[in-house]
Amino acid sequence: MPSIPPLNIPANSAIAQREFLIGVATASFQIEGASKEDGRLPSIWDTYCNEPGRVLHGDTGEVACDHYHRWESDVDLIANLGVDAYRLSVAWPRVMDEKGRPNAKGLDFYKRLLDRLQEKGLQSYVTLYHWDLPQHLQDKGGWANRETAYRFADYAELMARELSGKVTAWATLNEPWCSAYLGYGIGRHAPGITDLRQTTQALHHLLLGHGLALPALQAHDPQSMKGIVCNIGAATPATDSPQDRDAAHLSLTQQNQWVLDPLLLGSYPQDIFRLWPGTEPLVLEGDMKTISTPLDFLGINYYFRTVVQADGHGRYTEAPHDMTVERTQMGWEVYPQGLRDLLIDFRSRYPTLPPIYITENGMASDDSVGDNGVADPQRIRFLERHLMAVNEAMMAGVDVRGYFIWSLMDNFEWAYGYERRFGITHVDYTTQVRTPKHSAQAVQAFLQQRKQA
Ligand code: IFM
Repeated sequence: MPSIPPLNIPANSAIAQREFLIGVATASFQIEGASKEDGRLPSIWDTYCNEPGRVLHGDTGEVACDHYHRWESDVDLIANLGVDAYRLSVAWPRVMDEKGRPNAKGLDFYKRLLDRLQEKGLQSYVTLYHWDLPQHLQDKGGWANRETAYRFADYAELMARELSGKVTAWATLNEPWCSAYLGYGIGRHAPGITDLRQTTQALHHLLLGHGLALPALQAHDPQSMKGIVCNIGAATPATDSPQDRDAAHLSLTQQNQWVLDPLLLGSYPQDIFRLWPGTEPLVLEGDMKTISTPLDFLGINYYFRTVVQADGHGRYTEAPHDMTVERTQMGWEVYPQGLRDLLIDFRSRYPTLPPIYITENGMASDDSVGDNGVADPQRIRFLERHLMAVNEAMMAGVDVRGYFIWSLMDNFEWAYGYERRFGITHVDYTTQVRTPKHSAQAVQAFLQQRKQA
């Protein structure tokens, strides 16, 4: 094995200081497998995977990384990296039955996992909803039905009661934008609906569920931090024309403000309804106050930029790809300055912006195991550049407290199945052998250096 040098991060930068939290992230459906074990109920993603043509190669979450059975060695893998924290999610259909009663076997899995993390000195950042809605709730309308928000609050309360004291930070939802837009708007995610009216209503109920969950978490687990994780995207105009600049504004409104404004300002940006006329959700009295309950932290997931142009109908469209820019296996542009610029922008846009954790950042590449291990030089550079972008935002006054790499290991990449590999650890899906990639070694060496400084 070649010895891989540490991530190239100056020792005097803010992100190289020990107080700055570094972690790795995963999510239940993407790694656990065991989709029918110990009373786990079907989720919308089980259903979606079984619909022909939805997921590349017909991949499913039935086995995934078999983490449900391999969690102990996976915790060792995390601990060996030398990171401070692990971000995971709980599978709602594993821990609650159709009547809302706890499922002891499912809960025990998370209790054992969280206890082991604690023993290893790892902080745990736990997301309650990373997209695996119980199918029985979808059968009643899913997030388009207001009832789901209340069921989510019940679930949050149960989790806070059961896992109290074991969790460093709770995130209610992961990327509600994806649940609403990809799930209800364009059907690229479960439940596969294409209806913009349901999209805005689903987002409203997701955010309402988030707001209702916060006091339940606080009541039963007062010591932990409480927040939400949102994906954000950078968008820039293809030209300087007023039309293209408006297109970029609309794209940013759709990708970012549509979700962040209600959380941090207590209102929806009106331009979202310029983009999608006639889709105003039904908002009941008090909802916006609930949704904008103050947060202990905001989790930010960032991956790429889109260059956009006016489509001639008052909306926007993606400009033809510039073939000279660097992209990842997903076709996403590598654009670290987008993360810096957005963070700086949020600081002035949102007076109540809470401390930020970058809860996901990373890239997919077509990695394989060779004689020298798994060489992923593009990922090493990607991580260095994005960490430095975070550092620049911090230098500009943004309160960023930590950074999680997506992902600990290759896993089920939703509609792309197992083909897209986001891990710093390679997973052989036939043998379930985990092989830390060169990026994992570079992260490990960086963290070791940081500890010794
Ligand atoms: O794999 C996903 C994750 O589940 C949510 N954020 C984006 C990642 C990469 O697409």
